[in-house]
Amino acid sequence: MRTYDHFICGPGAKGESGAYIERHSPADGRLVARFTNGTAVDVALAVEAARQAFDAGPWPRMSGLDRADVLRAFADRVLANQEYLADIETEEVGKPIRFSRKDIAGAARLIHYAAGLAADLHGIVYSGLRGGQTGLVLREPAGVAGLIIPWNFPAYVFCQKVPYALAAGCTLVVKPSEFTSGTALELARIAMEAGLPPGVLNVVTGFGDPAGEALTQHPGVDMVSFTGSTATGRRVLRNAAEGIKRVAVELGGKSANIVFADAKLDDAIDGALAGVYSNQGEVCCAGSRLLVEEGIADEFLARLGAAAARLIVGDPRDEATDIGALIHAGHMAKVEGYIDSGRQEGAQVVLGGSRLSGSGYDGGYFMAPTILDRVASGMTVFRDEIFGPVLGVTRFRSTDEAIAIANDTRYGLANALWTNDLDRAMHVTQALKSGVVWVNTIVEVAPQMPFGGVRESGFGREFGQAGLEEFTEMKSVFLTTGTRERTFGHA
Ligand code: TXE
Repeated sequence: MRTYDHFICGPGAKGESGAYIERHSPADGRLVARFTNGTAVDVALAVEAARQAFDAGPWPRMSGLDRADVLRAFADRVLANQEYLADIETEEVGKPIRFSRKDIAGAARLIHYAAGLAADLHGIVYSGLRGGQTGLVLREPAGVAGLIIPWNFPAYVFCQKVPYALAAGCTLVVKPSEFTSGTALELARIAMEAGLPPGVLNVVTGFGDPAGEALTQHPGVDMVSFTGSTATGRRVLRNAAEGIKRVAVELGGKSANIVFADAKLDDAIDGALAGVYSNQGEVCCAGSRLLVEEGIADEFLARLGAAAARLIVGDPRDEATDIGALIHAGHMAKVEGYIDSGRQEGAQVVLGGSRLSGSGYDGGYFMAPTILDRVASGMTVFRDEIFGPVLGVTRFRSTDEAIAIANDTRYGLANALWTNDLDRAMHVTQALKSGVVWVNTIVEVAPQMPFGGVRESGFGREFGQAGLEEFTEMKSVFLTTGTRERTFGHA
């Protein structure tokens, strides 16, 4: 069992309340960690540290190349600690160990990529403005950024934001999820050991209210970047509006995964599994709505069902496990409630449909991989983000119908499609309303590729050049040399 205090200019910063939040493993109920139950006072101390580091510290003033050196050392140390970090992630989140290892390796790659961006931070120059002026568009760090992290990919989402913000020269206060704060605190320690100056990266643990609230309301915070639910995102946006803060929100999703009859079906079946059962389905861009062309639907579903039934659900520490435990009891009840609503509204449960019980399952929150067939657009399971291993299937007859069904959602994070017809692939890609489209693949990200949503999936982009620019402000400089062109001519 690990006990953590806040990380404010370093580890071991005691919270004002003296109280801790206990985290029990969602797989077997063991007490695995205790995190400080942070208050608004704790958040204020962290913001003060980040403010000081921004206003007077070396980090924002260092050359991009020097920042890149620190980030590279940080990435290398993350990789060297892969096993240690992956174990924590698996214990706190309940995700299978081999996927936790992948997350940590992926997180290290994001930091490495951001190091390159730090070295390359640049603006634009316009020559020949009025009277031979030079126009400089500088990219400057946005200031103190408040980052709020969810529980489904604690280390990875941390690295979708933190290294990009650091590359830009920002200083940070991070509020991880109250369920899974361990890796954020460990990563902050590792970053400091790699040479990050004190106060640049601070982590305050605690509940959304009061700790997250205090962070989004604090006048010393210049911008907020949030990943989480649409409901909490709305609250974050209201607070940001009150303080006129810059804000980026990556919220939920209800991605369509469209399979056309001409697709490579083996690939599409594996993709459908990866789309909705990876990370127990607790993925914002999960392909939770399978849209399959009528002509192949029965065969496709039979093969998909057989493959899904072979997935191994169980102890996340076991190397063979494909699907681990859901995050907590309340979430389990929510997922079960959605499956019940699907049944009541007329969907057919063709696989799974219930919580697993018996030896190896009774101490945790394990859900059988589930497939609901004959899901119609009016049903709750079609409309709401379930965030569990539950696939809803809807059949379509034409490309236009597939596009209409896919876009019939308030979300717009990502969609996938499977076809061998390049014309159709491009036509559907252009018609889909989402920030990301996967063609003949699914649930994929890359450090270079911007990721984020439209509609109620939020706005702002992470990863890539855009992910760096989120954390910068532009300053337009009109550089005038020689004799300035007269306005009145009386001088
Ligand atoms: O999310 P919250 P929850 C979706 C998914 C899930 C549902 C609820 O459907 O079932 O959201 O999950 C912090 N001010 N996603 O309740 O509340 C909170 O402490 C500031 C999708 O866990 O959004 C945590 O650090 N912060 C998603 C973070 O917000 C507040 C990932 C996310 O928690 C706050 C997670 C407040 N008032 C859930 N209240 C995705 N996009 O990947 C809470 N928080």
